[in-house]
Amino acid sequence: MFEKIEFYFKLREKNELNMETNGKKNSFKHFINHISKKYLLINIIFFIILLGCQNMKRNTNWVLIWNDEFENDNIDLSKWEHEINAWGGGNKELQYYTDRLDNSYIEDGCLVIQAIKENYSSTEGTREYTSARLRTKYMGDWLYGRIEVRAKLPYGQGIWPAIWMLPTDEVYGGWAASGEIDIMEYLGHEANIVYGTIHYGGEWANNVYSGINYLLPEGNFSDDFHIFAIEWEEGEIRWYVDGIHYQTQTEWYTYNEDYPAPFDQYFHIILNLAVGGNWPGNPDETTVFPQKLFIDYVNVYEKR
Ligand SMILES: [Ca+2]
Repeated sequence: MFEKIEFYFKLREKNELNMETNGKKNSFKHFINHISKKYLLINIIFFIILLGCQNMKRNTNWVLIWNDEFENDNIDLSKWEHEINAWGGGNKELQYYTDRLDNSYIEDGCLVIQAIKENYSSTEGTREYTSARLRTKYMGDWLYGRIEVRAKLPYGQGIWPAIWMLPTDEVYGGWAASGEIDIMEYLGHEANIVYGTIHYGGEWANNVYSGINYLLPEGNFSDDFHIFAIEWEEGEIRWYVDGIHYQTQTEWYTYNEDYPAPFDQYFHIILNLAVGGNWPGNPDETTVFPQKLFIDYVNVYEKR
């Protein structure tokens, strides 16, 4: 903006010089003065608007109310619960989720969820892969807020990590009548794409979903850490990657209750690394094991 002002003053000086040579100095000088003042005024108005926008930005105050930096030696079980099962998440996933240190642990300030190719047997049978799924249910449940997770993703065919939320008390019925918010999903064979999605409508198979994907401009999500976030307010959910707002959802519904249900109830956070399943397909000979999902932190903010 200041460059613009400088430019018009330079233009004025130059034209003044020119006018001295053709004898029409006074009338032209008056004209240029008029133009310069006009542009100066426009620039001042722009500057005021810009200041106004900055102030509006500052007024949106997200206050940190819950977080885990994963700086201790062990997973904080006052914040996280392991879900132990082999049922495949309803998606024909292949893993046995365990609470063993092989599958989830803290290392260098990160929660690591590790998918291993191994035959593993327990009460629900035998599976060829193990991994972990952790949730904050009844320990960290929120209605609205900004959920922000910094993570480095695994890669390869059949690798399916997710950072997502489920309703704590399914008050509108079973999945997906009470909703699901996927902050980040990703298929390891497309390592530069993440998906943000909501599921809602009726109970299965009357459920529906909506969402879009985000393409990383350069490199893969398995190369380095990235920040995945949603901002969830009444009647609106926004998705962000590295601070870039790539999607807003405002339209959804559930049976038996008016909008903005089902996204007007408490939800908890889930972090997991699935192996195989309907969406990604199963691992093949190209898939390298073990695979690791690194979570540097999980932050929850409240708008004040
Ligand atoms: Ca950390």
